[in-house]
Amino acid sequence: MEQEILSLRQELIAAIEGADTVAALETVRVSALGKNGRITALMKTLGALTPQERKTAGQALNTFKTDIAAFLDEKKATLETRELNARLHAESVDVTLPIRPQNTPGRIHPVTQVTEEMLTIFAQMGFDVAEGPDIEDDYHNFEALNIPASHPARQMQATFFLKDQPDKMLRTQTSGVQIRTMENKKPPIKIVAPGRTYRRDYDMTHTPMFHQIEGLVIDKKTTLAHLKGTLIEFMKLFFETNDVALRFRPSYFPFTEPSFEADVGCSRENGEFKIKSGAGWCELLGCGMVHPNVLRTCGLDPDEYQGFAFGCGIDRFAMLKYGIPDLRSFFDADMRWIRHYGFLPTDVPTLINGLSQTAGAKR
Ligand code: 2NM
Repeated sequence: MEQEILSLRQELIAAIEGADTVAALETVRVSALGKNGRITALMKTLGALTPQERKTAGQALNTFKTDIAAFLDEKKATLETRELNARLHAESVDVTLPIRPQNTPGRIHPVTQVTEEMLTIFAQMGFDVAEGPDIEDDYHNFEALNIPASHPARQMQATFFLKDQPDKMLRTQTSGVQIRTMENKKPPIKIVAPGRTYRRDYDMTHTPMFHQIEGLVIDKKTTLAHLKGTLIEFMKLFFETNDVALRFRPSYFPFTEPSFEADVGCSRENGEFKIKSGAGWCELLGCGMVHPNVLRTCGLDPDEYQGFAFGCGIDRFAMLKYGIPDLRSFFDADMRWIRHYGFLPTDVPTLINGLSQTAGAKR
């Protein structure tokens, strides 16, 4: 018996060591300790021995059995850990890998993309971004902006007033943001205020909700030359060409004096719209020097401070830059439209890589 145990022990230990999967190890276990296993078979022979022999052999067999069971457990734990690690490795996902854009149906809306483009340029020029509420009161939307009670914007047909709060309205421009900034911060002030704005209007070029960016620069010696230089530099970067012409036409806004509307040089050749000098003109934005009344209302002495402001439609800039014909289509939530005009999430505008380097290229 002793001899049999010794040789079986060597055989089983070799088998345990040789097992390289949990399944193979289980086969070894069954072959040793199972109902028809080798050790079980040896146990069955004990009955044929003398009581004295049985005692010695029984003890040796029990120790043997316990040892083998322990070896099996130890090896099983090792194999399980190894198999788990292998599986974790094989199934690992690198969450830092970039997405595969061709597999993602989602697109960035042109308004979002163009807002990012515009803010990127203004940020580089040293503007801070300021934001404010969509619902304004009469003071911030009209009164502080030197807009008289008789002004058309104050009439029901132009502004969305709140039903049960006649003093509250959806902002018709983002100027309330500039008013608060002037009230709360000492110049120099250099901000842009992007956001949603609302007017009662609906046709090819007007929607009741649209997007604006307004800019405000206030300091002791800020002049019309700074306004023109800022806007020309902005247009070159935004339209990605140095062949930009800007024309400033005298205009009127209650909150600026003097006031201008700026046009950009453009051409329309066989249906294709292009920004360039020496051809036609396209209306772009409104601007001017902030009215002394506005400065005074915000607690700034017009004899000490002056500055310029401008306001432009983000949607309009998107239409011009990316050749989108109908403003109303922007807000139809049509998947075919967004697949055609939308941007890939990887098309992050930067001034180094080019604002629209990949825009519209990959679909
Ligand atoms: C425009 C045109 C011209 C403007 C003025 C101001 C403020 F608050 F400083 F007075 N904010 N924005 C402004 C000036 C807006 O939009 C066409």
